Amino acid sequence: MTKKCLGCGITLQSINKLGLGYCPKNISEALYCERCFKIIHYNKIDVATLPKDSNKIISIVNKKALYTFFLIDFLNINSEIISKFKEITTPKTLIISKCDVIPKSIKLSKISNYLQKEYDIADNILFISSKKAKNLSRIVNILEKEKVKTAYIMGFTNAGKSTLINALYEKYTSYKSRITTSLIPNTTLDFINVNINDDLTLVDTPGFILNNSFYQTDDISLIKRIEPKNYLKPITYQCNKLMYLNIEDKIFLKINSKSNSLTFYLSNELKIKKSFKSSIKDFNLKLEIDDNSDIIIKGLGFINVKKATIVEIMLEGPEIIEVRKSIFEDDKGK
Ligand SMILES: Nc1nc2c(ncn2[C@@H]2O[C@H](COP(=O)(O)OP(=O)(O)OP(=O)(O)O)[C@@H](O)[C@H]2O)c(=O)[nH]1
Ligand SMILES: [Mg+2]
Repeated sequence: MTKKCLGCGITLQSINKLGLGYCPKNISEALYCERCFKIIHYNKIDVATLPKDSNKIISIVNKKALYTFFLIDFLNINSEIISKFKEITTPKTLIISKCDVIPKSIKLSKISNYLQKEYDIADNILFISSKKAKNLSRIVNILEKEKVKTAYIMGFTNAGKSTLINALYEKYTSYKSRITTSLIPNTTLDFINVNINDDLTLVDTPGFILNNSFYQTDDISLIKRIEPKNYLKPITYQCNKLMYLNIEDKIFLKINSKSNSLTFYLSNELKIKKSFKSSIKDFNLKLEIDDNSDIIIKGLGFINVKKATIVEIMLEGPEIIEVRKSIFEDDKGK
């Protein structure tokens, strides 16, 4: 009989040392695979694996689930993620996770209204923070109201799915949480059933990977810095003449605009440099930006541009850029 790792859901095996699910111990006694063991005990993280096919996950969930919670973290709202959410055909709630990092000046109700209007979302929208235990019981209340006993937790990698299940498990059972969580992409490798109480099972699922996002790097120190640790402090750059902004020596922006401003909603640990000269001559993306728009950098966050202008960008994989009407509409979130 096969046995699964409690931490990531993968089937345990003791034959292939380099393969997923490897466990050096006698499998009948083991609870975790070697990879989870290293993450849990040594905080040692390898950028591990190929993601499970998102279409397969969605088709399993659509076939099996009676209710789905789909997590998106605030910095990662974009059309690619929303279109995956829309592929879920079961009753569902969109959860904006990690709301503890959303700057306090931003009204959550405005973001809900925006999502409903701009992304045409008719489903429930709920803001939660597993870290600050905000709105966790609302999840259980929704399921009680819907009279549903099993719900699937879905979303892109690092949205906080496993952390949420662990937080609910600890809240309702008083036992210590068990699923492995980390900021490395694809921590959860397969479906994991967790009984929250006699009447409720939550199913963790492997996260999807964004096409070409920053997460597909094996630079661990960069991955660590992508994740805001606290309330995000937006950083504004005033632009009165030709200006260049450089994010982590990976994304270069050129803006030639007067009395404009660009506000960065990115982890404050990312390195951003401003200059008035640049050795970069060829920019591979030219964006015509309308008044009060957001330039989304998938996997990282977004930049609010106040006035209509042209922004040129140089980066590897220009598909990670998307432009939208500002998520703060006309009031800049205040
Ligand atoms: N600030 C904050 N960070 C969170 C919260 N929930 C999760 N995180 C962090 O987000 C990172 C990813 O969390 P996971 O729970 O492993 O994410 P996941 O969605 O299960 O990811 P995969 O298993 O890769 O699909 C970890 O570093 C968590 O500490 C939250 O409510 N607030
Ligand atoms: Mg997980």
